[in-house]
Amino acid sequence: MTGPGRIVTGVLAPHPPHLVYAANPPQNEPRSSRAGAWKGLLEGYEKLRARLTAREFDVVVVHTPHWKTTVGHHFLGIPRCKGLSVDPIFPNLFRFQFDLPVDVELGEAICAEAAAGGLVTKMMRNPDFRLDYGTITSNYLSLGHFETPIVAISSNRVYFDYSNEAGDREMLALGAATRRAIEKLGKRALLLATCSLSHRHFTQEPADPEDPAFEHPYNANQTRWDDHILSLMRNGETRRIVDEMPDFIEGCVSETRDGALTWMIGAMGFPTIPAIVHGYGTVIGTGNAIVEWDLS
Ligand code: 2XP
Ligand code: FE2
Repeated sequence: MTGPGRIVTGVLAPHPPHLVYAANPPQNEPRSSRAGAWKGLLEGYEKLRARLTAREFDVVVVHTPHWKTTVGHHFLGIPRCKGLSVDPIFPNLFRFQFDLPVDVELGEAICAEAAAGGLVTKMMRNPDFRLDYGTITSNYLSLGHFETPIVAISSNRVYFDYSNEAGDREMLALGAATRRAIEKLGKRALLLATCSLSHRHFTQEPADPEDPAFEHPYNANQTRWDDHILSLMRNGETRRIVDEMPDFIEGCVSETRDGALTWMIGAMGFPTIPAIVHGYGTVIGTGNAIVEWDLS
């Protein structure tokens, strides 16, 4: 490793299992017909991967909505994660054999920094832990491999148990702790905030999940919120995104309510550079965008 530790890049990296299914990697058991309902998002991830390949990362730090912990923020604390991950909602699309290295040292450092900052934290030491599909999918789609060690952070229930405002405050503190630990340990980090934007979704699936005729936004209200947030990202207005976050969450049941986007904006220190939107599209009606903050 060379140079000082820092966050090299932050990415909003949504995790519809549909996109992994469509890519037909050998680790995933279900096979896709490649009918192409999610072309915009798949192409967006291709553009992202081409750019990330040119950069060096020691670690990928992911905050995921699908590892839910009732009390506190938990961190992967086992050196390797291996097993079968099945999406509980789309088991027809995602039954994935995962095997990837974990940066336990950095996980422990973020855990300690966050605790010192007043948050409740815990290291996860169960050797049989089943990694959630948000972590696997966002990592696979952003890099195309699992060679870079990861830190995975759970989403606790503060937004749901208290309020959106309390949730954002806590995620900003967790983000600041993440940054301090990365800098102290001298790691070059890729951050992944894995979540959809608007998240109202259809409750029925077509016989062919890749039928393009089925795929469209749930309603125009959802799309209006997404367009607005994307324009703030393009204009470097991350502080305003966090200011409006409670309304965004309520306005389109956004998956940002699990905290990933606020965490990443906090960790990056409210960047004012224009973010690059690599792709936007819907999956079962939800709005998903692939967005990069190139801090390199
Ligand atoms: O259900 C979710 O939370 C998912 N992220 C998967 C489905 C579609 C995408 O938003
Ligand atoms: Fe999700």
